[in-house]
Amino acid sequence: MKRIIILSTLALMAIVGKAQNLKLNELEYFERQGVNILVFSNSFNGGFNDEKNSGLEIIHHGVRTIQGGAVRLNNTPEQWDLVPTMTSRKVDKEKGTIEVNLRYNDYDFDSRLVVTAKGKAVEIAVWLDKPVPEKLAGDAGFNLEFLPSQYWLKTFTMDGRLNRFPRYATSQTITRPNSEKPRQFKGFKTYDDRGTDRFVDPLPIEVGHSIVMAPDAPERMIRISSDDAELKLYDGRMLAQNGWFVLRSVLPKGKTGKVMTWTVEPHAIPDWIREPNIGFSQVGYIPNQPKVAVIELDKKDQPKATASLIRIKNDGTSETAFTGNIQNWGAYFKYNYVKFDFSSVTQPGVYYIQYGDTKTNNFLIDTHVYDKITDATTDVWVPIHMDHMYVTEGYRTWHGEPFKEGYLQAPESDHFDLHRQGPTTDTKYKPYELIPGLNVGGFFDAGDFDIETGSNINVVQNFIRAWDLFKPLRDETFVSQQQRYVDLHRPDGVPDILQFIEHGTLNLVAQAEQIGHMAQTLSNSVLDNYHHLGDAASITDGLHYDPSLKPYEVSADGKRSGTPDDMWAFTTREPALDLRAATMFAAASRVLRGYNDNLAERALTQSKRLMKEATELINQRARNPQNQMDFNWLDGFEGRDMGANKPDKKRLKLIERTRKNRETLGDMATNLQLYGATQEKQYLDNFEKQIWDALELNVAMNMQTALDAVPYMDDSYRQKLRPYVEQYNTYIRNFDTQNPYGVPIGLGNWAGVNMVLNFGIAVNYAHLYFPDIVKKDEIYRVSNWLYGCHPYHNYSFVAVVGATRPKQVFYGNNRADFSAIPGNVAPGLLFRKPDHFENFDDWPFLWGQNEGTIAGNTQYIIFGSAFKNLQK
Ligand SMILES: [Ca+2]
Ligand SMILES: [Ca+2]
Ligand SMILES: [Ca+2]
Repeated sequence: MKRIIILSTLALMAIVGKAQNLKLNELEYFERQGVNILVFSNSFNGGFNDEKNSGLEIIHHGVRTIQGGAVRLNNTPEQWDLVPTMTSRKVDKEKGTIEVNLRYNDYDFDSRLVVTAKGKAVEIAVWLDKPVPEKLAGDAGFNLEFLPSQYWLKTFTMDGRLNRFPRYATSQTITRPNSEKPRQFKGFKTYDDRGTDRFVDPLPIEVGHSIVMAPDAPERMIRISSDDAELKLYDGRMLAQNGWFVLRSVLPKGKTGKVMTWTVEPHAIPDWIREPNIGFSQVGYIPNQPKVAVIELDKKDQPKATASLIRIKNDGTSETAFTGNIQNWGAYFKYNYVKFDFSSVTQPGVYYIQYGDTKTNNFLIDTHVYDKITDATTDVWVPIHMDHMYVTEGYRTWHGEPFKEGYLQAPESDHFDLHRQGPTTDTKYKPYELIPGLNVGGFFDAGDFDIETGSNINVVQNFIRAWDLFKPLRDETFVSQQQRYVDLHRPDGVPDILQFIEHGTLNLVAQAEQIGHMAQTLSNSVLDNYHHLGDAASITDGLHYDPSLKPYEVSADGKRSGTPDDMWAFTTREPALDLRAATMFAAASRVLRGYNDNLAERALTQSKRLMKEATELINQRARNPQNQMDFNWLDGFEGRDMGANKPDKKRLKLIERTRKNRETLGDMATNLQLYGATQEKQYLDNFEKQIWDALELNVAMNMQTALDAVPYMDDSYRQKLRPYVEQYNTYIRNFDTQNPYGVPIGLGNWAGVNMVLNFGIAVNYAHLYFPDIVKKDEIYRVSNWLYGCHPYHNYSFVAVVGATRPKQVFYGNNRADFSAIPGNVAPGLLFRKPDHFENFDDWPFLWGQNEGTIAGNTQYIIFGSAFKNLQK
């Protein structure tokens, strides 16, 4: 973290002084106040190809509105169109240039981008050592993409001709033979050509040599011109709802050297300073909790001396309730941070914060502000994600019953969405054979509709945990497994959480029984329906796939079709996953006993069988030195160590002992669950033989498991745990020096809400069991973060009941409507290298910042329930 602070200081030094012209700064991007031009600070990632996060990017007055600058092979690239690999990146500070080499392996095609600061503009040049390959001639071009939600309805001129960016995609297209389509990701196709053998290609909206975009909006205005290439403006939404506006120039045929030059000048508002972002809890505060707003400031902004809390009275007038000093926190990445502590205000009421000219929206201080924080998630989000059911709410049907034709055994496949089927099926089924009985229960993974087994295991475990800890009897949902029907806001006499546990278990038990072990996933077979947006019931045709029929043909009895849309079960056996399932089944059988005895029995049978088989398999594989993959879990001990980087001898010994113990005793969390389910003491002994070594290796990672055991243990266990909880308390408080928000902040391409929630849950329990060590004040770290006290903006990350200003758009399955499914929790702040956090609230399509997952949202239910409980 020290390194980051030093870099930020250097960045600060770089911008002090003349900020008129673009300068290549210490963080290796071009900068003037209001304009950051990044050249492959973030490169395309092979796993999901074009995530609209890479290439040449422009952060314009604080918003990343332009990205995707690269040599591309399509007019409007989709997510699974090929992306170039960056093979080298050179930064020349003296010349003020950044040069990157880009390569398409599939076409043996190399190009070079050279970006040079020229006054207030950059020159972008494309260089070729060899001409564009014949196959790509006319298709390869330089593209730059513009965020639709920031440009639509704004004006533009091309060579002086007036125009306006369309709100919705309504430009024109042609079709071309598939033989002319550049290859897509792993040879998959994003489109269903309905047997025409042709693909759709958008036509440009405008063509010319000089474009001025958004002269009517100074924050977005940009001027781009080229003397040697034609600029063509396209609307990427013609092919895909997540497409951006694309400006491109096709590379000339048969030429080498500098083949194309653009001049790009983003307008900078003179003396622009970013508006302060005042982070606070949009849900509000209870009277006696700490209340600290974190204010994010432009580096050029001068912190004010004070801020005020204003109370809005019942007659509509306002009064100042408190004025307090601003405390400096310091620099964190690109901004400075100050804090405003108004904890002393405890009188219930409606308030807002006034800092200089900036005033926030209002929020409540009251004893009941947290009462409803989980209701939208449990009553709305979760039931809508129930697979294999018809789900309705009032007048609205969320989806019909999906996947009526069931699931086929996946053939060997190197698939999309990180799925894979190995060379053998590890089952009694042949590739493409129907595996009976899998179309029951389970939850949609996230913004897509597959059943990720690992996540569904987490879901059932999360619900069980919520049930064990809080026994929520809330009944707002009608669930009929027999009718395959779910109705929101209609009580049916059964606590919803039991029905959710049952629903998850039904699918997972079916997997164990029918397949013999856990599938990795039940997912789409074809890419052209994987990106489905709309009613889940229409993803497949509901008819069994029959390859003897022609595509789109239906059999005379109406039960089979020639359309290969049936979902696949990916069945490569992973003993580690089976072990996790065994843990979950043990707990599920205990909870379901008395409610659904038959399912409880089936779950227990599978738990014991999988535990035994998986432990044997893991041991077999461990004895084979070639095959260490099942020991990935040990990486955690070494990689996420709080202490020394390289494990010393004592530590290596500890790791070895942990590994051996796990081999002979089984996973410690599984043992704990099995004890809960069976009350057989051997499981508790197995747990206790392992927990202390685990804590010794990594307190942060294993504290939750250690705390989960507290209810089963006597006082001596608590005493022995105390010093580790003290260490954990130090770990919690350390975050105050690492960032201004006091929570773990992830810097990966998934914004990391799971990590924050895990942290929040562990802190809650550490406080519950050890209130003298972990103080109550610590539990508000995560609620503050979730509900609005975070970088970039101050909206609540939870589409939640009670927040004044929740986020408006999420990457749910209704994202094409720029909407959200209530109760969703966004991953949060996406970090873009080298120094930018973002969370779009007008553009839902970036999954890394706006998707909600079934595992994460059920984890939120635990966090929220535990947190509410502590208020009582
Ligand atoms: Ca998925
Ligand atoms: Ca119910
Ligand atoms: Ca079908």
